[in-house]
Amino acid sequence: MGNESILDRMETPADLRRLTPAELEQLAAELRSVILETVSRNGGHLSSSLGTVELTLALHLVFNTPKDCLIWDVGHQAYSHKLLTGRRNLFRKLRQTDGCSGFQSRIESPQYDVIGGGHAGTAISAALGLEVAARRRGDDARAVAIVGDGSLNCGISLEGLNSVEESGAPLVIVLNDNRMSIDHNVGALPSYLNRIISGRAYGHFKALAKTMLRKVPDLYRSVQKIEEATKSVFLPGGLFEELGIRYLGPVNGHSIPDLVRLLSAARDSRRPVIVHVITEKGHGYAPAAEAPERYHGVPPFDPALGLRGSGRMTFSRAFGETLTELAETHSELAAITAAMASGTGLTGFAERFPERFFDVGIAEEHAVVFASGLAAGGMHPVAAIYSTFMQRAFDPIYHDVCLQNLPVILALDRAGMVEDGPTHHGIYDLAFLRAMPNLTISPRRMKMNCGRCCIGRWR
Ligand SMILES: Cc1ncc(C[n+]2csc(CCOP(=O)(O)OP(=O)(O)O)c2C)c(N)n1
Repeated sequence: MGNESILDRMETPADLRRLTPAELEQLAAELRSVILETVSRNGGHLSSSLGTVELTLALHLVFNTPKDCLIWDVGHQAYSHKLLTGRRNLFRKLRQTDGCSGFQSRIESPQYDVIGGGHAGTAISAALGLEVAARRRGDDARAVAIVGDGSLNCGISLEGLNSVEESGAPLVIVLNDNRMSIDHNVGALPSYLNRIISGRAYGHFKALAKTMLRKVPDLYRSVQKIEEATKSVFLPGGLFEELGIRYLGPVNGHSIPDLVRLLSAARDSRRPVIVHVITEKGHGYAPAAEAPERYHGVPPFDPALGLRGSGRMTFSRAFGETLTELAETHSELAAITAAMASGTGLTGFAERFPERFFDVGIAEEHAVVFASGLAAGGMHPVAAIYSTFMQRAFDPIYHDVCLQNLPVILALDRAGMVEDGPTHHGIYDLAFLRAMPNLTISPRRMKMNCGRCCIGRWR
């Protein structure tokens, strides 16, 4: 075998199933090196894709792709999936004309990317739809949703989870938990997941206690009854169990044998299952593992030197600095972001005014309705959201801000054409916002004292 590239020999994921454990490890290293080399040349999403290499291999080993479908939430972590599904040549031109999209794409691979992505929170609902349709066709094809801990917070993900049990479909959800969104994760759900992970010590203690109690059968039976009754409190994943979804994990997301074992159990389960996989964002490239938020989406850079700060003044930076300055004199001014604090230039504001800064996670609808509540309560909220993601909040802008005629400022970043392609272009905002009543649209200019609903839009 020597130094021959295994990746070059891969034609379809079926080839994977003939590899030895050592060859799979070598393939994981090769995938990481191709991803790093390509992204550092073309720009793209780096740390998320480096973290999912072993998970991707294990998924293609356990599931019968392409008959079984893998639906990656957002799709920015699916570079290994692309490389293993016949797109090696396209991948060389990642995010370039005639090259690979940065996300899953139906146009690019109707077989392996059955539903495309780009906006967060869609995988669970899409995979559930595929599962239900397959059962209806009388087909045993499976659909697997792979969702990050950040995207699990999305309204759509939670709506999807709410429907799983009732659908009767044995959906497999893989929760790829790297404890990060783009920035650090926020909210109650990530804290819950962290408690599960750190609760492993409790598991060891429980096993020891059980061994000792077995020596006193009556006492053991009583403890079992109590445990059964309180299982949602003590057992890891009790929240999911309560929703009718069997919880498996947590499992080391960089161990292929462990992943294969747990994913096989999930595949064979008759009930819906969530497999809690712990990965490290940026795994295998030290600068990205140490600063995963900086390496989430990157411009071209030299991997030997790592990313260098450009020091360039951008609209986002100017916006963040101006807002922070205004907040010094406007004590009721508040800033809201939907998981894009650094992208919208708000990290300085968050440090200076933590009590007036709200990162609500990937929840654009909630961000806008929350802003309307703050405004009705006498505050001056500014919700800074990328143009493309503001599409999620079409109705809250209409129903909760404009119809109420509340003084909310919506600051739209990345308007116009952007490098991430059609899922991310900010080209519809003027079209849908011009239809809103009571709304002032001011391209590139913010009127802090206008006392009305107001949109600032810039790129
Ligand atoms: C609706 C929407 N809002 C914001 C984004 C921007 N965005 C892309 S990836 C990401 C973080 C996703 O976190 P997670 O699901 O945990 O995946 P990870 O990158 O950590 O693997 C965000 C906020 C998006 N894609 N879609």
